[in-house]
Amino acid sequence: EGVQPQDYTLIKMEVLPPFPPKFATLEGRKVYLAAATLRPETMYGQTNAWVLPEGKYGAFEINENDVFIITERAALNLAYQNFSRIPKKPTCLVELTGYDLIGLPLKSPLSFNEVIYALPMLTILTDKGTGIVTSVPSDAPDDYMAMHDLKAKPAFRTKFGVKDEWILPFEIIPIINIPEFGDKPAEKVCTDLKIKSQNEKEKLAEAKRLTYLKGFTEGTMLVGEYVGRKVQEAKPLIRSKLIETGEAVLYSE
Ligand code: A2H
Repeated sequence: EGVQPQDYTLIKMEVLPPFPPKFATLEGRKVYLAAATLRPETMYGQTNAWVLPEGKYGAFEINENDVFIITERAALNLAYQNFSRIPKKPTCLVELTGYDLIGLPLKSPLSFNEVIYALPMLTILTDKGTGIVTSVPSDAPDDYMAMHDLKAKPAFRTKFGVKDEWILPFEIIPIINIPEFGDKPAEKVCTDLKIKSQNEKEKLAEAKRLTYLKGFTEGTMLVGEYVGRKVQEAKPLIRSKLIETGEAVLYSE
């Protein structure tokens, strides 16, 4: 963890009914996987959510209506940032693991794909953000490689009970142009660095550094309300709008 606080946008990815049996006590509530992102301007290109199969999650009461599925650690932090029905005290309605979340259908803000699915990612850290990550394979090297692993390795899909229809229809959607890397920056950089899987940590760190920096300083929006505008200008505007409409909340740690 850095010394500086990190300001995340938590994207409220709504779990669509019918709920699985484990979610029986959540019936009638609005239930979200709350994904921590630093790139709210890329949300148009979401293709899925990522969860850690062995991760421990809970369904926490944020207010009278909303329930967030996140790690207990994130729920405690949120409770101190005014996001808990009982101030400073998280209330867990159901304990869950990542396995309980794989395959949930989700409706996520700004996403061109109307329904996306929760899928397994093995490199999620449980001491960062909410333990839930939204996936934008056009612009995030980690997301690109994790999706690549699932698509290329049927045995990996079988191991985690991932159905073909949760991944195969989801293509990379160009969201941002970076002059040096084109319209699918994550794919370009992962290919250039010859990254083979989501487990190549050091190469992926380099890929992230390259795309993150250039995306912010030189990227131009290809889609959405701010099409043609610089990422630097669009990012805060998109973030504010998501928060005003109640589709996201701010979270820092
Ligand atoms: B970002 P930082 Cl398009 N474990 O969102 C692993 N990764 C996590 C995480 C966790 N517990 N929580 C959040 N993240 C990811 C979008 C995105 C992101 C794009 C491009 C780059 C990028 C879509 N995924 O991050 O260590 C989330 O992925 C590159 C760094 O706090 C979040 O933003 O700097 C980012 O990592 C936060 O990482």
